[in-house]
Amino acid sequence: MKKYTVDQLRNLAVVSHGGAGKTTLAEAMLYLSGGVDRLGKVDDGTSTMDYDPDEVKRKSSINASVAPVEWNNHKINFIDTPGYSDFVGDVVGALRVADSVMVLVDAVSGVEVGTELMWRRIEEYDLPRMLVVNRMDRENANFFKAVESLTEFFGNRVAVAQIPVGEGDKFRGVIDLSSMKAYMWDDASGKNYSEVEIPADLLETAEEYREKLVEFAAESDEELLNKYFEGETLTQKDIEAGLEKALLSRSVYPVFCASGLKLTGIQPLMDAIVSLCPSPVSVGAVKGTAPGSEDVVERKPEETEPLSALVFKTMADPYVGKITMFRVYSGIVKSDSQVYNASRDRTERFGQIFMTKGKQQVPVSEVGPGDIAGVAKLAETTTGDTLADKDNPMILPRIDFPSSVLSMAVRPKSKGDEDKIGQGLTRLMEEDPTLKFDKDAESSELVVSGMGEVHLDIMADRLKRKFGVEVVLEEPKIPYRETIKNTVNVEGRHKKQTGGRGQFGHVWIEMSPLPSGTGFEFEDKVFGGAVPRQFIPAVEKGLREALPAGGVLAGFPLVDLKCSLYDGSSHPVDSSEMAFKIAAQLALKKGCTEATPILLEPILKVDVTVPEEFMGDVMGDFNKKRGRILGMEPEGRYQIVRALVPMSEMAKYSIDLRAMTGGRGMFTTEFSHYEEVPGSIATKIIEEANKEKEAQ
Ligand SMILES: Nc1nc2c(ncn2[C@@H]2O[C@H](COP(=O)(O)OP(=O)(O)OP(=O)(O)O)[C@@H](O)[C@H]2O)c(=O)[nH]1
Ligand SMILES: [Mg+2]
Repeated sequence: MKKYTVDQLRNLAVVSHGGAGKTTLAEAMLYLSGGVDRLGKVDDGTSTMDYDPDEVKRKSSINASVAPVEWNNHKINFIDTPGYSDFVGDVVGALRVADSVMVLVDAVSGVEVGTELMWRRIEEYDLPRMLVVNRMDRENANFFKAVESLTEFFGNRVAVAQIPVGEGDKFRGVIDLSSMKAYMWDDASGKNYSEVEIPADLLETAEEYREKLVEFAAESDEELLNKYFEGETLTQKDIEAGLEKALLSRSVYPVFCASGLKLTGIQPLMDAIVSLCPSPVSVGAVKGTAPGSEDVVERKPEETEPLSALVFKTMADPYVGKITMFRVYSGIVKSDSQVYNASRDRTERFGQIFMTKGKQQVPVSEVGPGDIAGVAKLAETTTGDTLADKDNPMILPRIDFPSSVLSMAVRPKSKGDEDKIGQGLTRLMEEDPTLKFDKDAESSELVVSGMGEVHLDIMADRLKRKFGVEVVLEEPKIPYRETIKNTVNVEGRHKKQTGGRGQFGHVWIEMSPLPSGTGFEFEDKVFGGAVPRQFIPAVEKGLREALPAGGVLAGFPLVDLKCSLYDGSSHPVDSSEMAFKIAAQLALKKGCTEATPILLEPILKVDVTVPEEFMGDVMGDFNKKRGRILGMEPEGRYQIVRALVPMSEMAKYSIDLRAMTGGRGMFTTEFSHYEEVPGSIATKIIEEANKEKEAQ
């Protein structure tokens, strides 16, 4: 691969609602720019970009992958991302390292749920953006209707930059409004196209939209604006220069049109990316911090600056090992060298560095500022880490991955595979920061959390394919607790006479409830040595050891209670630590029974963001789920509903919310506190828990 200067690079993340044709467009660009000899297709599994077996099987992208498109002496790093919302982690990684973003919408559907969700992520990164109405060849394709929906959702910065010649099966070309030329394709190869005059019937429309586009271009630059007001005609160069500025300042979102599948409109689209999207030079210096401090460090996108690079994606392969993808912001990384990971304060051995084209690895000797590359088999580096110059280290902001929305317990199909699951999941987590797993200390279940059902299903597929272990996914157990409601005084007496030396321990304990979240407290209130000093620690120990399974209702952990030891008696020979431990535990059990034991359940704090029209449904649903609405708050076109809801009601919320809002909602949860379970529900939970215990 040719070496490009920094200003010749374009890092473009491509996002859309699932299936709008991102991968097909990447294939078209690779093919038409000469990057591949054969056109890859998603539908027949020959895609260069969707090469992962899970992607081939689903005919849809799961991973972000980079296609280097070499065009007009520039290199576009086309970062193809998955559209399905369960794989949003890779979108976030791609947006983090991109300098601009291209949003695709389907020419029939216009803006869809996924487009809206992606847009919100793009806004978080505030990236310059261009829009493409794709799949223009489809029956009922309607460019201007799609533009209308783009304007409705994304406002009046949306400006038409091209208009199509024909729609549906008559889609033959595009009119470029800065050059006022039409480009027409007349053979299926997509390679040959001709520049012609604008067809007469489209001239008026073209002029009308050009006027608006020129205004956007002019407004970005004082000189242009003067020229424009003095009535001078802006040249194509003027307009492109103006639009480039307007794009960078986020004051315009130009709209293009294409058909990736029919290879129509692709070359002008690549031209537009090169001429309008910012290079790393236009984006300028990045900011980070010096390790271990808050001091801001800046790095310009230049080779002579100290190295700074961010790892945005890790792929784990059981055979090849780990592949680390990174974007360089400043300085140079060389193959076969030592590279410092500033986030971990570790030096890594870099072997051969390569650029990727789907699964194909193109070796390079070095990679410079602004470019994206990969390296295999790093020992400790993970996604989000900063690679830097050891003598001038800096740490770039990490990638803010969304928190998980669905948790499931994983169980092996065949007994004895527990260890394999743990190892497999650890590897899968390395490549997927939105996947978490934990062994629940209480239930000893392995609980995995992710971005949705499909995400976790694919995790299960991968465990099988990559690590040879078959698993079953189930709803995880809810970590209930037990406590008491009243204060009681109880006696615990342990006496045993078996031949030789006997056992004797005897205590009086006052048990009282503590405020929620306090845990356990022990107090020694013994006067006059009724319980000899040396046995008091044993009493406390006995109580503490009994707490984890100490509840009398269903054996859930006991919390929020205080035990005050205030009396008892001992035997000069038979008393022992063990005897007092047992006596204390007897008292605890008795006390729990007498002090009105209750069941506690975890309550989550839930924040749901939905378009306004779904607010009523979301709140009604929370009422059914025994939730308490804390408040509402508008956020742009959305409303945030905050509520407290029992965890047991939220197990499948990602699915419920998707059904309620057609996928247009997002939510986060966070543990809040424990609360008493209402009577009839508690009875049921206790019955089930006891049944399960008996079965074991
Ligand atoms: N008619 C038509 N179909 C297209 C076009 N582009 C893609 N498709 C089809 O639409 C489907 C999805 O295309 P992909 O390229 O996989 O779309 P994607 O945006 O990468 O999808 P995800 O990765 O799942 O988000 C496939 O069946 C493609 O053949 C197009 O320009 N016209
Ligand atoms: Mg795709």
